[in-house]
Amino acid sequence: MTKTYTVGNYLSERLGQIGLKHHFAVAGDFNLVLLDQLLEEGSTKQIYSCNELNCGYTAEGYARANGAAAMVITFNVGALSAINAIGSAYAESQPVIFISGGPNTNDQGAGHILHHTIGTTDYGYQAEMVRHVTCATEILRSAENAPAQIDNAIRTALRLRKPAYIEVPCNLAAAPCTRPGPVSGLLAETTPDKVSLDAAIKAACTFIETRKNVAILVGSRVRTLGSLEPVVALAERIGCAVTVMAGAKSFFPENHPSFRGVYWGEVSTNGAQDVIEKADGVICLAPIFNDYATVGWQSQPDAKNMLLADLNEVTVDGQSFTGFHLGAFIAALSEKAPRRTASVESTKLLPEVIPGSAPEAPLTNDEMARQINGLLDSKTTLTAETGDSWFNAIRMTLPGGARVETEMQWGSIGWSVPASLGTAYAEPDRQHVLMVGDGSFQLTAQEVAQMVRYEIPVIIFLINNRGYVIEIKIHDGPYNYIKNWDYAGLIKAFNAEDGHGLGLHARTGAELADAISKAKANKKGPTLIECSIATEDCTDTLVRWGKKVAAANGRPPHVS
Ligand code: TPU
Ligand code: MG
Repeated sequence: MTKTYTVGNYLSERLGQIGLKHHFAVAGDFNLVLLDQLLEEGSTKQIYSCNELNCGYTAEGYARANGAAAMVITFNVGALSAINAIGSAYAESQPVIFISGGPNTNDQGAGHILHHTIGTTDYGYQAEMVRHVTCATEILRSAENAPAQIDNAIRTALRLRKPAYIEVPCNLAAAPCTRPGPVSGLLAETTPDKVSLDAAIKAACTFIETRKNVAILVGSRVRTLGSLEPVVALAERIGCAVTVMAGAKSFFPENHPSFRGVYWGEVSTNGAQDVIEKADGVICLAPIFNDYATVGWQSQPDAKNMLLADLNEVTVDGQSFTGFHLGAFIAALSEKAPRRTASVESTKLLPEVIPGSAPEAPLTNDEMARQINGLLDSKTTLTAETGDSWFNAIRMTLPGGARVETEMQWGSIGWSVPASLGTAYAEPDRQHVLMVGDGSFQLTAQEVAQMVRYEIPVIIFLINNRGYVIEIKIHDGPYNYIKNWDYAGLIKAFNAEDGHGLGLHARTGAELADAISKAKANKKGPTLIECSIATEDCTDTLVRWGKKVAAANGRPPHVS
């Protein structure tokens, strides 16, 4: 007798069809049968996380590297922990399929009080909470409707590059279901509206033609294009200078002759501030101009000089155009745009040099950043956590092909440990390097145990500066100082009887160099290098930026 095909099998097959090789999970009694169905169908490998927050961040990191991701957790106690990570996926535009086990359909509306819930009997509230951080929210109600609902959630997530929610009642996971048809209906982009796209291209060409000094500013949502090639093609067509925003570090090859650094107002690198602020035409590709990116609302290209190409809307010279995606706009503009090379010809890429110190001297922030920069090659993904790690990553010089992942819109400390694990699952052939501060690490430290369990060789630079230095620079107080841990010593605990993680200390440049060579050789697990530096020792860009952000936070309320 052939086995019944189930709702869980359908979901599983769809996840495989959209290109996932893994899904991330934490077990709970509302999702156990679903987990069985996913294992049985087997299109994607089931990977476990220590908790649901970490599970969400792992999925978010995986989506960055793979284009999409899926996670499966249990009702309420699991899902509510995961919402922070789903907020991250929304803010950072990552299509994470957020799958929660749900109550038995017979308990919905029956007045039954269920465990793991807040003790009321209307079980729609989880989906209501999640609705704000997802682009589609589906509670499966019957096996008959399940395929359409699953497909709607996945299709919407992929099109909008946002997370989507699927709640699978525990008694539907193994219910008989039809099989999926071709996946093309879920993957196909909407056809661009030609009239609107043509008009946008005409307006964009006029914008470029009528400006003397044109530059491109690449924003972080360009990541959703999945490739740097379209932006490179556009830059080469126009022949102008290209700068990237801080959240878009690495989204334009730094060894390209048009590259002019990271534009971040007064804390820009390589002379990028001049390039952008002297331009009379800035083509902004999917930027996010938030308070951090604008250095406390100080630095942003002048609106009259801006062509704003967002994911689903282009605004230029007072007119806005919709009905096509950024990818279609860039592709079309790359065929029509006029040449404007002044910004390349009149500027140079100013080198960023990170000074080193003597090998036996106490380790400094500069020496640490210099050595980490030296470790990066064309197959490295560097994940940099909120904190001074942002500023250290931003000032590094990247070889072509190296990638940097930051979470500058959501900025939730603790994100980077599970997220770097996610990127490592997705791209095992790359070198995965993580920079994380001591304060951030304390939120999600236990996920290093999964790197040990699954033998994932992430090289972790744990910057032990005894506190929340980024917060110290924004606004100091006793709340910015934390309990010290033996971070390198944690690895022994995580290894337990069978792990291959390595925990090392670096208190001098020589110790760091030695630790890095040991880390490169350790392919059977993570290597955590605890870098001890003084609390006062940080990048000067963090200090300058912190002052401006503090001033923006401290603006008095308007009196009307
Ligand atoms: O290098 P450093 O010392 O700046 O980094 P570390 O040690 O990781 O400290 C980060 C400090 C920090 C906090 C406490 N950065 N942002 N915050 C505020 C914050 C609190 N809770 C969450 C979930 N996210 C935050 N960003
Ligand atoms: Mg710190």
